[in-house]
Amino acid sequence: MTETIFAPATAAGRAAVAVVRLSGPGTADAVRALAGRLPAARRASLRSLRDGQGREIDRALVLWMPGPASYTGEDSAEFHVHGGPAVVASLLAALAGLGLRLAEPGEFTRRAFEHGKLDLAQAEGVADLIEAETEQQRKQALAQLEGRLSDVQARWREGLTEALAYFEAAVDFPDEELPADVAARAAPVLQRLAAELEAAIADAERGERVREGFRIALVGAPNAGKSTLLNALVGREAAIVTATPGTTRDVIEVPLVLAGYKVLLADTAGLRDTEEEIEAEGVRRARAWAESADLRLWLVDGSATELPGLPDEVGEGDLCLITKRDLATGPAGVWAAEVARRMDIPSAEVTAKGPSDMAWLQRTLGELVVAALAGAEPPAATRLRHRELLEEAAERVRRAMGEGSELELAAEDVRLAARALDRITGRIDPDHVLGRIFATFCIGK
Ligand SMILES: Nc1nc2c(ncn2[C@@H]2O[C@H](COP(=O)(O)OP(=O)(O)O)[C@@H](O)[C@H]2O)c(=O)[nH]1
Ligand SMILES: [Mg+2]
Repeated sequence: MTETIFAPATAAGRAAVAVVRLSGPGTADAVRALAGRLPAARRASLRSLRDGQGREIDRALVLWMPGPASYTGEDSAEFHVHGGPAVVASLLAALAGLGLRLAEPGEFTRRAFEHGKLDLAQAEGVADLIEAETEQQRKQALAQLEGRLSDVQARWREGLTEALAYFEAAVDFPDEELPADVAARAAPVLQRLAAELEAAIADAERGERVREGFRIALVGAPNAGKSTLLNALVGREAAIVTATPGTTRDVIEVPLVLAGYKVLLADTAGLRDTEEEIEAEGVRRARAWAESADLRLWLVDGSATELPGLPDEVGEGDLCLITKRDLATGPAGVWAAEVARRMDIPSAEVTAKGPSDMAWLQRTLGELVVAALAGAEPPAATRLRHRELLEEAAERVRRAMGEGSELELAAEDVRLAARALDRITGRIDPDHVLGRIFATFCIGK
């Protein structure tokens, strides 16, 4: 039998109000035990809550939401109590005393999924909405919760069903009076599907970046001014600045918000050959981070007399910043401007000591992020999980198109494409896969 679960739905700590929620068949009995008779459905009622010994816990708003018209689809309830830690602890103890169980992370949403209230992609939207820190993350998560991915998935799924019907008809009734070209009718359907899947895969990267953060790496020789620039941009001392080259050894990732997008700005070890073991590892990590970043800012100390060399990672679409503009320009500054011109990447002279330079840089970076991530509508796919399944489906569709007269093989490929798409909405995923996904949710959701 289904257990009845409970959990705080609000964060731990002191707050005006804390919400504790319940779900499962024992909800009505639990509400009666704590709050007296059951309140009218979906109406807030002020009640005195009492534990098993009749001692008062708190005065609370009680919401009774009978299934199936509830978030989980089961009988459920909420207690809105005063948000003190002792109040919440006392209420949780009373619920445990009634034989109810504390919910696992994501268990309420998992139950909603199991009762068909939302599919797996929408459930991921719920988790993303809770995690959203920026405006664009919020919009994308809400679109996913409202079924943006689920809707296109359903349309592709229909296309596959149609193509499969043509193949199966041709296989099952070869000698009947079927039009000769029935299998050929699948071709345009599959072609359209392949194109749409490809487009969604190309767009998935954008969704992942919005969700996880657009990655900008600061690269350049030791002493170029990377750590100083990072601190000036984020407005706090996130990285250590010294006049000693080789101070920064690990990659320091600092989150910031630019134009409503989450951005990860990384300060890295200065790129140079070194015998020192720890610094060498830092340089290796710096290179790896820079290579996989979405944008690199190549910093060159413009006042230096020695030329620093051009990092391999820097290329098209990146930006060259000639630093320490407040000092006299040296040979390195002249050289860097020329290298940038020849590589056809923009360069600018800046100083971390000038607030207007930093404001300009913030604006410029914001524009680059918008150019990379903004689109007419939010991307459908937003996670690696989605992209991998779309790639599998696209591959199967391409194979089906290439099978020629081998109709059974083509039909099987279409079935496998459909299975990959079904996994996006979690329709056929086994228990342990679902368990892994819901385990990343927070408690009480
Ligand atoms: N005058 C001046 N000095 C700077 C500027 N940016 C950094 N520096 C100095 O250059 C040295 C190296 O800076 P740091 O940020 O540690 O360089 P990193 O090794 O690239 O991280 C420090 O002494 C900084 O104070 C700048 O815009 N103007
Ligand atoms: Mg540094």
